[in-house]
Amino acid sequence: MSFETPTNFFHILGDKYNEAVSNSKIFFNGSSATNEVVHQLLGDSTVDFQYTLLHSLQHRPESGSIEKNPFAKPEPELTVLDSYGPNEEFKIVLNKFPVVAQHFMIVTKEFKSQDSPLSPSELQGTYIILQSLKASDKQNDWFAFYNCGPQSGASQPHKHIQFMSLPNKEDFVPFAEQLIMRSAAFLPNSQQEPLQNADIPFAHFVARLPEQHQLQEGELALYFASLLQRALTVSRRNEAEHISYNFICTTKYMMIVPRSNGKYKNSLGINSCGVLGLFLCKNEEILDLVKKDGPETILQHCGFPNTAGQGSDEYHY
Ligand code: B4P
Repeated sequence: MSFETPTNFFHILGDKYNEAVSNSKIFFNGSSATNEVVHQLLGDSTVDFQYTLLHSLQHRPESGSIEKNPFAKPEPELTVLDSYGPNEEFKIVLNKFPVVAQHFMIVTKEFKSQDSPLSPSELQGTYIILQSLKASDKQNDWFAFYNCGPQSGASQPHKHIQFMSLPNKEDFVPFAEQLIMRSAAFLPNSQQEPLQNADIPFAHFVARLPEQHQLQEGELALYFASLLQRALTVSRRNEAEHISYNFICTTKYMMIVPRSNGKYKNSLGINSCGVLGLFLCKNEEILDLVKKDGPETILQHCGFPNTAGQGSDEYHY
């Protein structure tokens, strides 16, 4: 048994999304949004950040709980695929409160904790969807993300991996993608260290994936484990009370960013989108705060110090 997405998955996604929006089952917050991209000089690097300002924010619950869990029985009107995975263990569900159109998620059918690492099967399901979107969506580049642990920016405790399209690539190139342009594919289980840009003031671990062949479950798990190992070491060395990190995956790379704080100054929540450089500002005051303090300072506060140049040893996590 293996993972399969319907060949017309992207069309099913688009149709379901349009129907849910027209039936008011989705509260799209993007129509009130304005975007601004800045190209910030940090040391010898130019790092892209996008500030999204929302002028109105509708109906979104601040946080869920095991009792009040929207993914226990996802709304049929939001369900893109009722079963996904070799053991039919997942559903594919639209995000009810998107800021970017067609934002969707893989959710586990059974309750699993958002604090648990991604399993080989969850990684493969994610990767196969990214491959399918790459083959059929000629306009957008997509990324998957997983907010894991109490300081990761997650608001729902039921396991879910999200998928969103990136801003226009003429304007915004995530720093992780800039980093892999200068590197060969990463070899997990070798002496090789993951990539980390020393100019960016928080710890981040990036692995370029080989693009010549489709990676299998076991290989994906090795990549994930190599990055997670570094994130766990950083968390332990900084005496973090909980394990929290953001995971980002495209068909070209994986990145893990260990997290110390879910919020900046108690007003700005930072999730995986934030660590990739996409800042969601829910009012003008928050946008002013981001501009005044600087996105790199905010991410430094929410992560741990950069460890570029520090190799791993046998005591690594
Ligand atoms: P989590 O992993 O738990 O949390 P999150 O994405 O960080 O979103 P959060 O809820 O904390 O909201 P935020 O203000 O950061 O994901 C749970 C997801 O489930 C949420 O995305 C939520 O919308 C969704 N959800 C809740 N109830 C649901 C239901 N009944 N059915 C289906 N889905 C449900 O961000 C607000 C929104 O903007 C989120 O969608 C977030 O992912 C997105 N976002 C964050 N940063 C962004 C950026 N820079 N650009 C575009 N979108 C961004």
